[in-house]
Amino acid sequence: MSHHLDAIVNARLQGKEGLFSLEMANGRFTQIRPQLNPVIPTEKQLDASANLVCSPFVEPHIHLDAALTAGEPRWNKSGTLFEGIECWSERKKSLNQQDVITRASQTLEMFAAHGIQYVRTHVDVTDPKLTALKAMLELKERVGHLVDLQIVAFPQEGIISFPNGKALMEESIRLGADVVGGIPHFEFTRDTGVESVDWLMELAHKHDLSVDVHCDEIDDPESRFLEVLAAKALKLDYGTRVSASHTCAMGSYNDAYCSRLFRLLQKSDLRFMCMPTENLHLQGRFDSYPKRRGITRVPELLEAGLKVAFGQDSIRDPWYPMGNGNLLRTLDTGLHACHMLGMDWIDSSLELITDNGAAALNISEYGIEKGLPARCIILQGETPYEVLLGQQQALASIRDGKIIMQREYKSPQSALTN
Ligand code: 17E
Ligand code: FE2
Repeated sequence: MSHHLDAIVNARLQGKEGLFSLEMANGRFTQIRPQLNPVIPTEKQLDASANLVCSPFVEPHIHLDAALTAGEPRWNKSGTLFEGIECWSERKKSLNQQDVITRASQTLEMFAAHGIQYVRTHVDVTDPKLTALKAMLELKERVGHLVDLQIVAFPQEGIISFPNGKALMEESIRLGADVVGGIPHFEFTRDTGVESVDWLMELAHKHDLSVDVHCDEIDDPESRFLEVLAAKALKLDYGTRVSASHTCAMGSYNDAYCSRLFRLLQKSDLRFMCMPTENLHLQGRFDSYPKRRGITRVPELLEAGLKVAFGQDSIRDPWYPMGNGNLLRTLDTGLHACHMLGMDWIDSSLELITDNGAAALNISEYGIEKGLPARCIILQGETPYEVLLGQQQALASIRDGKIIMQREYKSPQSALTN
């Protein structure tokens, strides 16, 4: 079969009855047409076999530079964020560009198998040589036909608290980083945390770049850098370009404070990224029982009209020993942890790994609509509920009208009857 498609036929679409054919030409959707009956595909058509077709998954938050280094040079025994940062600081000393490219490529292959076509990766720039950043910039060019990769200049050990932190951030932007990062809860003091947020926001604004801050990734209810970030975004009228990642402390804030905070969040229109598997593992580590979950207020943010995306954060790195690229696993865990297994939440849950990620990453042409780039994936299942129950790898991934990944469909039923 040619890799250029004319159409995907016998597709189910979320929230719609019946079957559809998705016609495409020159890399774009040209028509989304309801079918009266199932059809036999022609040579240039791909058969979705009544499975759900949706936009490619978006991995909004991952650390590709550290992926697949778990246990090197030692394992994180306490399971805390802070020991993870120490282990990584030791591993960082032996980085070279090939090492980074090899591990990041292996991770992107796992992502491709699960239908991810958009990735935002944080890359640690608290390294005087900027080895990982240079490697990732090179890889970005090489994989552009398979995945849109955004690179965050991420100051893992701080902007103010790390030697030459500001200069390293500026140099990273000069080299080509797409997004400005930060980590205010890791700066030495509350004041330097605030100073770092103010500084990085000005830097991003000046260069017309988006912002993605590791914000309050700690169970300390007094870690309140989110309000600082949101207030600055509001002042610069920049909220739609700003993502607050983790915001774990919000899971420990009191309700009175949150009620005040949410007013500001809505006004500033920030984007949120929650990493449920990662933070269930890293947070609550200083608690006895009852133990906190360390997860931000996902349903409340969504009900307030704010965009929240789920991300994996780690694939077997100093912070988290698990991970396989399957965002459906992350979604499943997040829905459990956030009390979101009501059927209305399940029905709309794919938004957390598709549309909301696309909004956070400011992806301009995203969705299954006439005129947009012909990018989509075929999932295993007819509805979001079935897809989530199975958590299978995607059946196919289509990018600009071309098949970039396809596998054979093995129905669970045939496995039972054979
Ligand atoms: N770095 C950090 O500050 N927090 C994390 N969760 C990871 C890296 C994975
Ligand atoms: Fe992270």
